Amino acid sequence: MIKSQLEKSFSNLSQKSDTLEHTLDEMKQENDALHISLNNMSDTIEKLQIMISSIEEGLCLNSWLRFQSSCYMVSAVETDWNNSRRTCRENNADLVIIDSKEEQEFLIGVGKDSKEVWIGLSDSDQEGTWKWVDGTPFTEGFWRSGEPNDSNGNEDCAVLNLNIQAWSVRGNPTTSLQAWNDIPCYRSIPSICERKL
Ligand SMILES: [Ca+2]
Ligand SMILES: [Ca+2]
Ligand SMILES: [Ca+2]
Repeated sequence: MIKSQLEKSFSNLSQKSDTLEHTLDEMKQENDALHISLNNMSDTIEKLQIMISSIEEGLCLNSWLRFQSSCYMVSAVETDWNNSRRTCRENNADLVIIDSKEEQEFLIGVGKDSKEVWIGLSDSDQEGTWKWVDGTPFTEGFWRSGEPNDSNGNEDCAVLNLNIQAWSVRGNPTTSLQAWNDIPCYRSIPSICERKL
């Protein structure tokens, strides 16, 4: 009697053991599958990160310079203020908006060969009220001493003097934070475009 009970119990246990082994196999398979999809996800994330960084770098390629979160292009093409602005806009940018000392100092360093370049600032709408091209409030200006002077009542567009030394030599002692002037908008000079990232 006891023997038959024991045999029955043993058989039950064997069945349970088989079931458990089967479950364990299934879990192992699931675990393997999860590992594979985790690896795939890691690969995908890595590829995406490479893509993002190449896109970010790409935005400042082709002679565009990176500073903080903008790309800049110093255009050697000499044309009037409106045409310069149009060219910047065709490149998904606009004439540069200089809204910090750091940006001003960066720009002074980028194009020492050009004497003066257009920036995105004008008082064409209302004489004496300077406006950035994107509507950013105009707060601090880095004008040369005595500027803006609206000479002959006809100077409504702002330029940045890149060659500080040349100006100082000409008897206009100046610094990188005193480098803007207003000149007539029709003059043909190079320009700097800025594209925000
Ligand atoms: Ca800017
Ligand atoms: Ca003016
Ligand atoms: Ca002037």
